[in-house]
Amino acid sequence: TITITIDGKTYQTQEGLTIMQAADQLGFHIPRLCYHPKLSIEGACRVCIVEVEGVRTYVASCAYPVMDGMKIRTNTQEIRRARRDIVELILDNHPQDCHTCERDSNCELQRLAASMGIRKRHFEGERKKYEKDLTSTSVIRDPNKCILCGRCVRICSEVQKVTALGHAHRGFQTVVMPAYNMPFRDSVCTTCGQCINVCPTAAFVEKVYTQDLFAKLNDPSIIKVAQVAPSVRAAIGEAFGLEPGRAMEREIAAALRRLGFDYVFDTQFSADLTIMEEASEFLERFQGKGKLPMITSCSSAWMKCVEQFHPDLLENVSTCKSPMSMMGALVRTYFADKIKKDPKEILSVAVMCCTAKKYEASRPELMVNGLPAIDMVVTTREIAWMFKSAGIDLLHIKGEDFDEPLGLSSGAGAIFGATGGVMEAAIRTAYELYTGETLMDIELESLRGLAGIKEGKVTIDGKEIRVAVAHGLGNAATVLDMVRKDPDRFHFVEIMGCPGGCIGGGGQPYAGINSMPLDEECLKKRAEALYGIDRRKTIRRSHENPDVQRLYKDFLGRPLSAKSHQLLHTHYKV
Ligand code: HC0
Repeated sequence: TITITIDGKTYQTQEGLTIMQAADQLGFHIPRLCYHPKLSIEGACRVCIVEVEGVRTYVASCAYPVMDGMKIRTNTQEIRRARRDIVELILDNHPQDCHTCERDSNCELQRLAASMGIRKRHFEGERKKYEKDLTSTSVIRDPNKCILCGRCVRICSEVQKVTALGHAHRGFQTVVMPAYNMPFRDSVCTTCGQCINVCPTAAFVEKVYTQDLFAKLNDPSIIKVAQVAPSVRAAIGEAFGLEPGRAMEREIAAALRRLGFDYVFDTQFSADLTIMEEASEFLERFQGKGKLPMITSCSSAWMKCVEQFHPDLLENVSTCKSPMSMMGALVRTYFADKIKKDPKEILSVAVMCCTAKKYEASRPELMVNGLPAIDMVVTTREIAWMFKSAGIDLLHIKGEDFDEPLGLSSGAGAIFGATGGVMEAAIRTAYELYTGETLMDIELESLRGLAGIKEGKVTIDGKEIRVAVAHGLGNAATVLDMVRKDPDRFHFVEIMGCPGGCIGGGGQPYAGINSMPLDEECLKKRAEALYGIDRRKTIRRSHENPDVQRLYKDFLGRPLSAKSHQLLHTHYKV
């Protein structure tokens, strides 16, 4: 330990910390903007400046290390004024449209200005005049709102290892853009939306479909069908002011009906179906028919990532469509038949925690009989706005069940939303399909939690199956390198594109006042909400879902049948 003085008082702290880290631990909150605990230090905004005795200039506390005997002042009149000047200068160049901005009331710049007591704009600074990039299916890039904190650039390169964004030009002309300023659509962006999650302002936002959806919901000539992703229920409460971790599945089902949907189905049902197909595919490969390790295919950003960066491993990727697209395929066929409607007369909407699902929905190879499996994807944030706009109080609405025949799910379907959940669900079913016996110890702790890469082993009928789980595309790249180096190391690999899995998706509610985006405690609580749903279910294995069994009996035949292949499996672009 070392001794430092902050604002006249002496404290013990550890060597190796930055001033900001030491101050955080001691209960001093130094204002900050470009800093993010998951990312490298940028030191770009200078909002976190402090005074260190003996150092001629103010230092950025996010980057400056503590030293024994250091005397730090965080809160003098001069420092407060200097920080305020910095924020005022950012505001001088910033659009003045807070009241119509998507980030109004949860913008970090706005919060900072308010906490510093900035109540007036002194200067009309020069404004940036860029076209918004609207080309992506999922993410809108608006450089006019950018304050050059670089968080988007860092998350894209450091956490996702995609590097779709970089700084270009100098001085006032500096702008964050894809390579060659190409349209976002044509860049390597995987549409994961993590830039949206970490942006402190609205320089990145999702492509919003709320008004289109409201219009469609008013059309009496169509049947409106919604499906809800597992992680939406684990996070939507946050958009209504609840602490993270409250599961709200029955409330969402009721709210969607009140919004105007005729049928509300559960993506967890088709997650169970995915497990039937994926576990069967795995066992086929395990018995010599196909490449190992098999890699999961349900995360949309991951699918774009593997196609563009890792085509050498495409044969390892499961041919299963994602649960969202499987559900869409069933809505257009099995369900349309059941209600005796032309599939064209059905509006198929997916409520997802994910911006990349908007991209997935646009993929032509996922169309079903010439129609898109999904007409529209809205994120957790979008559906929360719609509920609020329609006066639907999620906190007080009486919960309702999802609709038959695509609404019943097992606990295995629920845990899909947390990293490791797909693998855990697959093992629960693969074990029984292979041995004919029920796996009793179904909570696979080694696959849970936020370690970047998790490894585990299960023994099925005396044979060891080695599995790995990675979340975030950077960790995915590391696991793939392990596979390239030693193709026999794993038999089965789960990859989810976002940190934490879908619970950390790019469409989830913005961070609350007291937390940072992608805060680990928040992700853990969202995951725990899903594990809680699993524990409360009487059916916890996908193959025990009676409606999935009925679907096979009445319609698909069996897993990997010709019909299953036609509707539930896909191929990839090289
Ligand atoms: Fe996910 Fe999914 S788990 S990708 O994040 O597999 O969005 O929650 O809906 O499709 O089920 C998202 C979440 C899904 C799908 C499922 C998978």
